Amino acid sequence: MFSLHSKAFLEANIADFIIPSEKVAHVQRANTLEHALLVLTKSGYSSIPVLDPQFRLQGLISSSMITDSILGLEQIEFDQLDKKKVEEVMDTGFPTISLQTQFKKALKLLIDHPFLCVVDDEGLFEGIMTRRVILKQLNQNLHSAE
Ligand code: 2BA
Repeated sequence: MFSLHSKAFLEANIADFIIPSEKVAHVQRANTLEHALLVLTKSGYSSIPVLDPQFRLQGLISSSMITDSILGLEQIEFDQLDKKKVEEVMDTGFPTISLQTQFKKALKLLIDHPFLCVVDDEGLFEGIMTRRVILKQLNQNLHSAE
């Protein structure tokens, strides 16, 4: 067991741990499911943010949400991919954080969510905080404490 009592770690600034918006794969809410599936497949990520044209965060979309939405009674209805829009399928019930969120709170949310979207007061998308970045930092802290 190890202890996580490093004040510097628990009170760290969210800004130091975010992947900035320009490096985050995303889709627009009006995109077709076909486009979203292409972006998900090409980026290799299982879930990515959905934005509006003003770069405000709208939701999250994953490959499984897309597959689920085109499942017919007996077969997968592939022709629905270019008919349905991302906004009809995306998840909107997920927590977000801001640059002012306490690091401790973000750490707790990352237990249940592989990444957290960071937004400003007006809902503008600023980037994501991922489990990988936090685990990497934690790993560094453990080694420097040794
Ligand atoms: P997943 O796509 O399920 O990825 C789980 C983990 O697999 C990632 O953890 C990362 O360590 C690795 N991984 C997957 N695809 C990768 C790729 N194309 N390049 C490098 N590593 C890859 P985290 O880095 O902690 O990311 C957690 C979740 O955050 C990802 O879950 C994905 O949904 C999202 N994510 C991370 N970086 C992203 C980005 N640049 N754009 C969009 N979404 C991102």
